[in-house]
Amino acid sequence: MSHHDERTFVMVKPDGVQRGLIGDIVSRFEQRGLKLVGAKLMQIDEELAHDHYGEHKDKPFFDGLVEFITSGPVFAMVWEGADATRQVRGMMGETDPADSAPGTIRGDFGLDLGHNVIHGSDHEDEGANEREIDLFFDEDELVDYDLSNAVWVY
Ligand code: RTP
Ligand code: MG
Repeated sequence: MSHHDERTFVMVKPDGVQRGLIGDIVSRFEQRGLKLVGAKLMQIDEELAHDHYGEHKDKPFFDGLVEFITSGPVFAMVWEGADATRQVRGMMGETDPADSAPGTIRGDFGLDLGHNVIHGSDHEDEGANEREIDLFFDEDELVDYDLSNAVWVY
């Protein structure tokens, strides 16, 4: 895996799962040309929520954020591709869906800052992608495969 094949952690949050947005969101990353290397539907517990959002532990919105992210299943994914972390963040839009451009995931599907459909590793936080992948996935849940000589692509 070269630096052209950076991996990033992405998840559809409980609101996105409940609203049936997993398929559309996966489809956008596929169509962009990113490669899916891991995915699972899972329930985040309190401990994982605290680890994942630790950077926000002193913020006034932290308790509500933990309550929301543990409130129902999330769809966790690892996507691989050139500059994947930054590209995914661009496709997500801004933190507040109300500030997100149409065409972005939050701009198309969200209105509420606290329930903004999707998480992606922060590209401005060095190593956040690798940390979050390690936090959510075991090594044997990630699949290493090569599309450059794929047989079933026409
Ligand atoms: P995320 O980590 O969930 O992908 O979102 P993000 O990087 O765009 O935003 P971040 O600053 O990391 O904030 C994490 C989540 O906390 C909620 N939030 N609420 N009430 C508030 O002022 C406030 N600020 C942030 C958002 O739901 C955000 O996604
Ligand atoms: Mg963040």
